[in-house]
Amino acid sequence: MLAKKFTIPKMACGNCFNVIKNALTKINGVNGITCDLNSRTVSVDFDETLTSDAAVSDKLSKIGFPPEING
Ligand SMILES: [Cu+2]
Repeated sequence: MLAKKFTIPKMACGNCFNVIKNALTKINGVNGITCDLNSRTVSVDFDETLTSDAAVSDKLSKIGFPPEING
């Protein structure tokens, strides 16, 4: 299991996070998503044998919240 943090500059409130969470939970292999609105970061736990940070990034971009990966 991997945990990656994504900085999402456009994530401004809880509604943004709900949209993000709903989209990411549909990715097979994503197990947990937490957010820190103050730093505009989302931490995603996923099984790296089923998905990848690239797939998460792609999904975020598609729903209008392009991320910056910071490790
Ligand atoms: Cu919002």
